Amino acid sequence: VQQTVAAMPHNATKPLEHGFENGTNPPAGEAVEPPSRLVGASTLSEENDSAKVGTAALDGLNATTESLDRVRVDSSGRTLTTNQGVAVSDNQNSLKYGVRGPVLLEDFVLREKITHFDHERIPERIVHARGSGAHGFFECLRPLTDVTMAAPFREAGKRTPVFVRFSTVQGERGSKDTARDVRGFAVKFYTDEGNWDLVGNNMPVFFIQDAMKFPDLVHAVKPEPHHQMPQAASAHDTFWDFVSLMPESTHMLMWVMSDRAIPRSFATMQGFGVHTFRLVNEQGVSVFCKFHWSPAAGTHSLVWDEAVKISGADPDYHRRDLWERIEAGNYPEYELGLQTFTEEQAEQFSFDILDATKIVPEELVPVIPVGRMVLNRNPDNFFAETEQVAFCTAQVIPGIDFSNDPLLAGRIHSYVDTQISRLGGPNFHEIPINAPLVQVHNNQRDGMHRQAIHRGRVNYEPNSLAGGCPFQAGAAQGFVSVPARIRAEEEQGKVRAKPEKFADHYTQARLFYESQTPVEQCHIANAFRFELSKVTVPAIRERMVASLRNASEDLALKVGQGLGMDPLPDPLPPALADPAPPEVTKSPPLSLLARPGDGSIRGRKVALLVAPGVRAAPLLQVQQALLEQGAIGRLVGPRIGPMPTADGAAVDADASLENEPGFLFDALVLPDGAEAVAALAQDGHTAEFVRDQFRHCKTILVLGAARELLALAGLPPSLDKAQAQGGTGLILAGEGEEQAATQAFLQALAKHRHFGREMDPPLV
Ligand code: HDE
Repeated sequence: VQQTVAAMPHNATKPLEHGFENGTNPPAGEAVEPPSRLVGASTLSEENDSAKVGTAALDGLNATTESLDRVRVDSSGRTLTTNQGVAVSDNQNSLKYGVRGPVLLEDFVLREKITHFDHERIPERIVHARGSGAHGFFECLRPLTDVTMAAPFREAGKRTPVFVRFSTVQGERGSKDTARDVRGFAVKFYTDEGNWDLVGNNMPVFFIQDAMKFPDLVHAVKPEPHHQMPQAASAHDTFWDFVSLMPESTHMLMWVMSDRAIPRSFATMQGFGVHTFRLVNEQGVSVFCKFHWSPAAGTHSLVWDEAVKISGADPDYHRRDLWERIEAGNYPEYELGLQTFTEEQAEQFSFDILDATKIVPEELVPVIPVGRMVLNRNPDNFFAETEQVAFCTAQVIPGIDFSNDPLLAGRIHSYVDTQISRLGGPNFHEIPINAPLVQVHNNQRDGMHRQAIHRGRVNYEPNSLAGGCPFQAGAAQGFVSVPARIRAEEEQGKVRAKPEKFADHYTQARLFYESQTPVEQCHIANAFRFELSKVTVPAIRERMVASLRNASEDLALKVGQGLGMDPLPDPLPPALADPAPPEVTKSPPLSLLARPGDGSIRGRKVALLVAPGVRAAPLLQVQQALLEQGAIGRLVGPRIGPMPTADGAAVDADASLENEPGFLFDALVLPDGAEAVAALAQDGHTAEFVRDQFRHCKTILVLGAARELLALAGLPPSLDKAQAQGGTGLILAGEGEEQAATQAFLQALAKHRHFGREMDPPLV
């Protein structure tokens, strides 16, 4: 290995980057399927070896990761050096004058190491600080050239590499994953016409209509400035003070109080571009467009009590889940759907498509699937990739353009601006994770951390000394903005004002609430109750309930009762007394339960309890059946390690009741074996485990003698076999019935939750 490295230029791909050799662009964005030996292989680079820097990252799963190979470093088999490449003889002791003497200033090894360490942190993102990323690809289903010339949509089967970052909004970088919050869903497409960033959220609307209000919103929701509380939570006075004074946020509040704000996994939530964008074809004709990502695994969420408990036991719950799914080859997959409509259609809608607090109901404009995105590779280094990735809404490519949404306009400015201070200068586009696959040529020069070494003396245009290069592409090849016109009747000159339809703050909030199933409506009411009961100023609670009355009397009543308000406050006077009648009053796809996805149980985590004396065989059969369907069955015991069994089969618990509590699992299997059941009954964690599984409406399979544990956990004795098998997700199996029961268990698990047994307040 040493020899080969010495024989190679330091960076073998450098000439290509500068257009030398054959002068072509790097290969068009294409991804290759990972060789099967690499599926689920660890990305820990120590396991791999390469001639160049020690490691090849896994043979390029997609072009993005391939292009990053030139900067990947692996130190296996290497000598420790300073940043200047000088070999370090001793990494334990500073340079001293005698063993008990003073440390010398000339110790450049020590000083370099400490100085670098002193500057290891960069500022976290102002919002969306907490996030997790993954590489993957987007695959086009069919050519969309009739509506857009955008590179990723040119031909069926075309693959474009992507990097995706999911995030929470309010909490700091180290905060918990399961906070009630909006989730960021940001996708960077490394297309062969430059980078396109679709920086979306897991909810299709937003709190505010104009970028002017964004700093106020963020100040209000972030920890309060005097005491810096609460972390990763909106349940506090300043947030509710602000939103109760901003009725335009009512629609978004419905989404944030729904279970969408506590997803089960990044792999089970939707994503949305939120704003209305434009698609433009080769002829320059444009249509409006809304972007929708829908998870193949269906939309699944947590319940609130579970989210709260998870945040204590595993604050990295979503990050871990994403990482493990990818390592296991259960790649998260999402369908991209588009809603496209013309300007003329948009003019007829009862709402304004420039208003980011409004959706376009699917009944009005259907969502057409156009491709899929698969996330199939974990980053090698969290900082270099997930932390340094810089998404910018301004980054669009020919074929994609903006609408006049005033919120979007502010974002087009904000993202580039914020990266300049977060990433330390204007050259953040050169950081490998941000660099496009296509070549970059312009006359921008210098600045902090410049990587490119521009050759020659020409850094201006027009020029004759460099033959006019780099030359402008012209309208045929370059990005041309849609020449959108302001209609004559809308011509008003400069104003600070909003279009009238923006003032309808409640119609779509009502649409969302009315479109939910009763269980979801109940969760929304409970979330408002929880959040507002944390508010200490009664007037804020009252103003919020007064506002909710305009959206839904039913919801306002439930919330008001939960807060002890009798009578309810008078409804807040709405900004628009007589809004246009909506086209749609109920939209079933707005319910999370309307999207079961492929019905598979891939990626679900199931706890199989074990203890000494367990009847292991039936339990291991369930574990095997889970594995065959891509779910993970973990053996959880009073302690970890091997234990004796009733039937002699080997059992080795890899988790304990203490270190992996019940709420971390999607389902539970209680084992047979009198001795094991007695041992589990002795441990107070068992009853908690069962209770949480029951309370959170999860599927429970009870084998043989384990039935005793149900009573121990305080589950109602009326849950007899007949009732249990009637859809409550509790399956009881005597000896000999295990096989059939396992099948029933797998089917029940695919339903995710059994809300039929949910009660408010909870029964157990
Ligand atoms: Fe952001 N937003 N935002 N935002 N946003 C940022 O950019 C901003 C908005 C979203 O994983 C910041 O790099 C303004 C809507 C995501 O790195 C910042 C406004 C939507 C991410 C910023 C909005 C988003 C950000 C902070 C109102 C959904 C994380 C750090 C005009 C469509 C991206 C950064 C990642 C991050 C500004 C509103 C999504 C400060 C001014 C609406 C997913 O530039």
